[in-house]
Amino acid sequence: MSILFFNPLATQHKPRIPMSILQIAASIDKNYKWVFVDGNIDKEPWPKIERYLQSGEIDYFGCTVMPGPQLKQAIPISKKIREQFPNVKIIWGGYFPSNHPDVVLKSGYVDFIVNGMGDKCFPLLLDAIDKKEPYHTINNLIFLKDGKIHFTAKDPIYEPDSLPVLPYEKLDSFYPLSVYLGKTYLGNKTIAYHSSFGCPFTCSFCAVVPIYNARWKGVSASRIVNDIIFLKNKYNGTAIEFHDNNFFVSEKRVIEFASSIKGEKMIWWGEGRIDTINKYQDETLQLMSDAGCKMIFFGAETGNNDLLKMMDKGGTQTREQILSFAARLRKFNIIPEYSFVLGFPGETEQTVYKNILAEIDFIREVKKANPLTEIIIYVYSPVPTEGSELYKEITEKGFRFPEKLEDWVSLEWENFDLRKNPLTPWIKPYMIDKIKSFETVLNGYFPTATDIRLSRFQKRLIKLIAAIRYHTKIYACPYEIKLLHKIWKYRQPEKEGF
Ligand code: B12
Ligand code: SF4
Repeated sequence: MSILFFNPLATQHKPRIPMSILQIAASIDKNYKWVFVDGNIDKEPWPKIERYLQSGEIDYFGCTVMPGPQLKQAIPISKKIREQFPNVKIIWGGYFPSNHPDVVLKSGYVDFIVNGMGDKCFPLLLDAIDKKEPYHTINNLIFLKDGKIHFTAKDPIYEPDSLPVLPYEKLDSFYPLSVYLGKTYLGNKTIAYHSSFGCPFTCSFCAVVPIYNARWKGVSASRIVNDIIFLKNKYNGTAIEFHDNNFFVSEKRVIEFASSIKGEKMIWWGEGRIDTINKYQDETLQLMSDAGCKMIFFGAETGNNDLLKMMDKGGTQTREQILSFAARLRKFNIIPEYSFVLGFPGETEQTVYKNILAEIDFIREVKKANPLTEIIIYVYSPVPTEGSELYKEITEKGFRFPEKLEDWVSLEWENFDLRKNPLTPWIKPYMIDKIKSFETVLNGYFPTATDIRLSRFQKRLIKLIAAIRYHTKIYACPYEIKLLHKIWKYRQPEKEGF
């Protein structure tokens, strides 16, 4: 029995080590043959997929799917496989199918969804199908039974160190691993690494919560360091992007990791929480900085303490802390990358707009506290699980997810996924205009340090042009900045990372 894994196109610019596929492939590597097609490298993946399927050796098509652009290949390719190779079982995994199982399974061309971690479920499912045994008792699975959606129980997060090592060398046999180690702001050959699962918090808007239920487990520092040294020695990696939802949950693990990696001269980046890292000792922050930590991504979300409560951010994050923490990190030479979410629902249209304007002013305050802070702006796009409280609340306010899987690939829903235009009824077009114009002026006046293609001259010129608007707060219709961004292909890290 063989599996064809597919990683649909997620980024036009820089393919990253496909961790989702690599990890799920590791789970069956000993017992099943597998091949891999990466839509991020093969710009036209279908002919290659078709050739594999025509060989008659493929029984399963396993596709990883995040919301947004990945759907643009995942949907038509799965549909074509169902039409042309009806015997091939189609299995989707990843955040999109786990959070939107109904619309995926009812499409008629996805047979199974692996719900959350697939490391145990996937091999058990293949064994069951293979041996024609029942699969209804396998945890972490979603499928249709008598036309109705059926969820099996969820496993707790697996002990990460007990999972098999990732088959990097096998991946290298499909695509040279070097193509995945791209040049970024961090270094010439940047390794993507995923060192923990879940997150202990329950932010009401976050897609991680329904999958991991406020649980978190991390790979041990020693295993991370061993893997990184392997990738450094064998493939010349020089920098690391940690793709964990929350890399910094355990200060102890961070200290162990930083102490061991310090001598390796790797530059690294990860995602964390302000209130968590604010509790770290100064010595830990200094150690992180000395060990190569250059920038950390934080969901700052909002400067409004009431909204922070409403988002159920948990922990102790406040407006004041967001400001003082940005200033604190400056002392350690670590750049805070703050993301803000604008456009939360409010009592009236005026409240929604007032909150947006207040947020814009707050972002300016953050820039004053630490001008090096990188700002990422998202428009609130709710991602509640079907059936949850938040889902009920926004549905009552008139919000609807698409009812057909194909509708997810329309431009409007792609923008929704990219958190650029949320289709939420409480946000009016003039509000989106305001947010986008401010964002353009802000990006003009403070060009992101992570765009390594813009020259110093280009950045300076854009800054000069944007300065008048930034200082006078006249943000409307910033066409001149947009034009320069377009000509010089300015890249926003919120869409594709950096
Ligand atoms: C790397 C990454 C990217 C990369 C591309 C990745 C790629 N495939 O090439 C980039 C930077 C381009 C990217 C972009 C986006 N991303 Co992204 N991304 C991630 C990130 C950080 C890591 C993914 C990963 O490698 N995980 C490690 C693996 C091991 O975990 P896993 O994917 O969960 O895999 C396990 C299971 O899910 C399952 N599984 C997964 N796939 C499959 C497939 C099969 C066949 C089976 C059986 C099982 C299975 O088994 C695996 C092992 O247990 C995740 C967050 C995260 N920590 O996972 C966000 C994340 C998936 N992205 C997210 C989003 C929203 C986006 C964007 C749409 C928007 C944005 N602004 O970020 C864009 C646009 C995407 C696009 N262009 O299509 C969200 C999804 C949220 C949601 N609503 O569902 C996440 C969860 C981040 C977050 N916390 O908000 N992303
Ligand atoms: S801290 Fe981040 S990953 Fe954790 S629940 Fe909140 S938004 Fe999600």
